[in-house]
Amino acid sequence: MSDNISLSLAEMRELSENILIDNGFSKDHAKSITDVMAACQQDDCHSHGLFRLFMCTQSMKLGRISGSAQPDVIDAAPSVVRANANGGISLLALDAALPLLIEKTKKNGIAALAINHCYHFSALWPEVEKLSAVGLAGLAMVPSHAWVAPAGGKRGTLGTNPLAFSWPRPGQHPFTFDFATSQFARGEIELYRRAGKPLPEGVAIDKEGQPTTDAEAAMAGAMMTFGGYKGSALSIMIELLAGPLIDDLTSKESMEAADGQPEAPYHGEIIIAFDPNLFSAGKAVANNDRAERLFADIIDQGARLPSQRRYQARERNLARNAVEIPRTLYNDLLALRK
Ligand code: NDP
Ligand code: PYC
Repeated sequence: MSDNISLSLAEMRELSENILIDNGFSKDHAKSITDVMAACQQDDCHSHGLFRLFMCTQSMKLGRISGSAQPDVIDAAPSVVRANANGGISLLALDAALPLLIEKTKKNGIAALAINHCYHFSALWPEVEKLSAVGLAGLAMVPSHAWVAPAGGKRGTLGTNPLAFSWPRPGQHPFTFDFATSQFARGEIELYRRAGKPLPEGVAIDKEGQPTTDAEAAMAGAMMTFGGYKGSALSIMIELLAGPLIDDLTSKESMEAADGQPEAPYHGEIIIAFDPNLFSAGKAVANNDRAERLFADIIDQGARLPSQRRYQARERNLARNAVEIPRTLYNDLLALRK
């Protein structure tokens, strides 16, 4: 018997929505969550695909997340939108606030969306690609839980704090990157633990502050930032912009609020959008050609653009109208049905 199982794209969506609804999420929440999880699974982003259903359902069991909260969208200033998720998952709030963010960006050239009081479990690239899909460039940042030691430190203070960016490229996939500012995302370490595989060197330290390749010890100890002090500084910036700036929690405060419970991190998120038409003094087309020359120069030397692996996975999975997931994952997911 193969170690993997194939699910059609429709079966994947149905499985995700059914699990979420069975576990107390409203249809609206289940749709917004499934849109992003299915997009990740379809692009072979395994750490934030169907696997994240465990985090969602576990959080629901702990009783603090609201599976039926309706977000409030607030027109806070000419270039500022706020969305209060009211204790629900971030994604429904994002879907509700996105039209106003786009409208303000197209009017003013730049606008930001602060999502507050949300539980957050997801990858950020689907969010910034919603902006590049309508011709805008976008940045998104979010804290998480204080699992990551600052460069030179020995205990978790920072989150895995992802940073995502997308740049529209008419007629082709956007230029997008999306990565944790830790060496590995927490989800990736969890996948190593599930698979019983050792981590590469330099990813984590144990509770005593000693380097470890054991995923369990890494989860009990602290993870390392990527790029030493540079990744550490970026991570601190994300704490500030997606925390105190928008009147929401840092990773440390979010972890304290969770009080040891293994729930999805609860905090805020910031998304900043730019309209190239309004920044480039009527030269957006010429400037786009210059951006393309930059990409061509990178590709010509044999380097790859970020997201290329993802776009290739998407093409493959769309062509066969299916995704492959480990059979063990599938069986564990089925056990979440009620
Ligand atoms: P990866 O290290 O897997 O990938 C990071 C980015 O780098 C991707 O855009 C990837 O493109 C690109 N990339 C990888 N290899 C190369 C290469 N050789 N050349 C050029 N580009 C490359 O990401 P992480 O494990 O750090 O993060 C995974 C996900 O976890 C992200 O989507 C992130 O949003 C999510 N996350 C969410 C958190 C949350 O709190 N909500 C916290 C932390 C992470 P490609 O995909 O094509 O390989
Ligand atoms: O993979 O680091 C992670 C993560 C944290 C919250 C959601 N994903």
